[in-house]
Amino acid sequence: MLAVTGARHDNARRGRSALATPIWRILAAAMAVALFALFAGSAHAEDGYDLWLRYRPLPAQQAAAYRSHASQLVFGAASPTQTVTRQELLRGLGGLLGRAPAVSDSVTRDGAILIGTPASSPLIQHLQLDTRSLGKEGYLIRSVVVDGHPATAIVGNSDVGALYGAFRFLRLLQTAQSIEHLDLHDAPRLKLRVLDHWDYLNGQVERGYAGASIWDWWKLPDWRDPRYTDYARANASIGINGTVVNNVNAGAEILTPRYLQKVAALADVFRPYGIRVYISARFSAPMEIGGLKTADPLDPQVRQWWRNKADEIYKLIPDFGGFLVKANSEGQPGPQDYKRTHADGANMLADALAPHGGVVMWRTFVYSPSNEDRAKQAYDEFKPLDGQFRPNVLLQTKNGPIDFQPREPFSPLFGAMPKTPMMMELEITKEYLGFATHLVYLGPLFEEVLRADTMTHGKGSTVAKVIEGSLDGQTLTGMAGVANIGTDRNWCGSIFNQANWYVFGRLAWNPDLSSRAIAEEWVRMTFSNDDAFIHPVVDMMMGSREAAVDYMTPLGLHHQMGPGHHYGPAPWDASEARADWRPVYYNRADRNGIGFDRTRSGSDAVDQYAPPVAAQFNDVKQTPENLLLWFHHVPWDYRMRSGHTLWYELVAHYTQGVEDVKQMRQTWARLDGYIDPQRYQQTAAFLAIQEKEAQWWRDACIAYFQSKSGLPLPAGFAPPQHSLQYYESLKFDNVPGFSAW
Ligand code: GCV
Repeated sequence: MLAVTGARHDNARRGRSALATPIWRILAAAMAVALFALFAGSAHAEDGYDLWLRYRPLPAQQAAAYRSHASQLVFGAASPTQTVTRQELLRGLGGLLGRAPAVSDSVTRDGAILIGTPASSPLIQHLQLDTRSLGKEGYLIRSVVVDGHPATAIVGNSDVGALYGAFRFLRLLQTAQSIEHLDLHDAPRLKLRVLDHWDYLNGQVERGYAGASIWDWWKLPDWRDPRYTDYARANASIGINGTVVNNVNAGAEILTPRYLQKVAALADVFRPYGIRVYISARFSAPMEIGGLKTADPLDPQVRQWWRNKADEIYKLIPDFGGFLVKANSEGQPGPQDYKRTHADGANMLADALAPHGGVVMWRTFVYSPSNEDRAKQAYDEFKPLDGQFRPNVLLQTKNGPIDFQPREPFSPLFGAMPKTPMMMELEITKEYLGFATHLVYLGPLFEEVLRADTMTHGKGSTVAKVIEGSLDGQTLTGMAGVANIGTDRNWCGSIFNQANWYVFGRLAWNPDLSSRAIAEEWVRMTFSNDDAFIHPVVDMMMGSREAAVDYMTPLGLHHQMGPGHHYGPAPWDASEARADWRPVYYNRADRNGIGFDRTRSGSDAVDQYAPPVAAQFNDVKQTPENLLLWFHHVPWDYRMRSGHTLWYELVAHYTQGVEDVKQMRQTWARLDGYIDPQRYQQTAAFLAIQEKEAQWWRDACIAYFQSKSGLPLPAGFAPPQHSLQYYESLKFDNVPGFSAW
């Protein structure tokens, strides 16, 4: 075992510990200037572009130990995927170990690495390894002996499986693990692991906070930006195997021959990395670009139009993944325009794709202002359709019943449709969690919903089991994440937002992984293997989501953000055209109390859950306090478990959220010198923005709720910095991610 964990190899860190005398200070300052000049002179120095695939040189001793297990690379038969696997290993090992291993046809020395499949490599076949549990995309990594030489075999049943294995092998080195006596095997638990890009063809990104769309539609298909390859590498490294390239608020144009050529060019770049492309399809496309008078899914001409369109697409993109559809939601067209059901609409598209092996991901994100409770509508519309969808349709459901709020209960649709493949949609972009600048690690949010117990088949019927198909015997499974990727050099608008892309991929691969373990993995790969850096940063990440819940929407509050653009707090807002877009609709704060009554005496949303869960949520005393105001309207003087009143707890939570961010800033301040100045300073600046905005959220919300409760602020809590009128008067234009609407 290599003694590498916790090794302090960061030059800047070593310099820091020596700051005892003035002369050292001078030397350290000179070193810092020299380092800065080095970074400034290098075009791509630590600007975050390399993500978690940084491959910077490891400390000498560590590299030497690894080198003896990476002396040669021996590949199976050539293929496009094998080529990119070779490139990645050469790049990764060359960077980490300071010298790339030789590529060879045979094992001629100790420490060779064999990569491939039993079918592509006679050497691997000869090892007679049991690959049955790996499926199509899994891999194994095993220490073996070949021709008398100790070696490492990285084996899949497909070249893509071997590619995933190669990334895992590199990760072992990046995270300072031993590569001796290896016996690892892993396979994805979900079939479709997909990013949804809410990108428009004009380059704007809906709810995007990382610059423009990375797809340069104008220059495609002729110019294939090298960034597309790096995008594919990053995705493959965490097992993502699909990408929906355009927004669910879709135009029909992407289905025209001109754009299909562009999509095909992207598919060509992604194919070697095991990534399929999908398109968000506009339901009314047969009218808009097909010249038909209707888009009725039961109309024979419409059905033929979609069949022809599918044939056309598959001629260009033989491994095309299929369609994602937002129908009859927020103004999008759909089958209900023709008095048909969601099943009629989805099945028409599924029939067109089925001969080619494509799937339909049909979203359940539907709600209308006429419904008494927005949280209920998806279940009301879809549950009766269970069993009516074609086998190649998945229903894509957001984690909670409303819309990606900082905290929601799980959607009652999970577990409620046993005869239908259910995939989950998560939002990686932080539309409701502070945009680009707030440091909010979403791992705990994702983990919370995956581990939630639907109780539909008794205890242990977790959401994870629903979406991985084990609960109801589904084999078509998947998870989608709304991407946070744009043209910013750091891809995601901030370094820490990269962790949210990373954790999504890792959980889509295995929903049972722990978000803490994933955070640590990411910190090691992205920053440093120094324990003194890792522990505080992982703790900070793990607490960051709860901090955001506290300063934005504690105790089950939800949808309290500014109208339309979703920036900042606006609990008073009633300006939106639709009631169910207004924060006041959700908080229902008045002189008597606060919260949305979803119990049996209210909207009865609780009864959409399995009976034991419904009973729990229906009872104010049994409802977890972090969801109290989601399910109950309670008086301001309601006694919480702490013995304090609700009003006290509300103010305390808002205050705690701000305190937590202050703490995060202090933690980060102590870590100056552990990493490069560029990423350090950007994070420090963003944390300062987060503190300012957390304070704004706290103060604006307390000011508003106090105007309703009429109660004095509990003793010991600072009053809001400004009047309620001041907060209400704030207006914002040109908010990122919103101009597209
Ligand atoms: C793509 C929310 C967002 C919209 C988004 C929609 C959806 O309403 O604010 O920007 O539209 O969800 O998921 O379809």
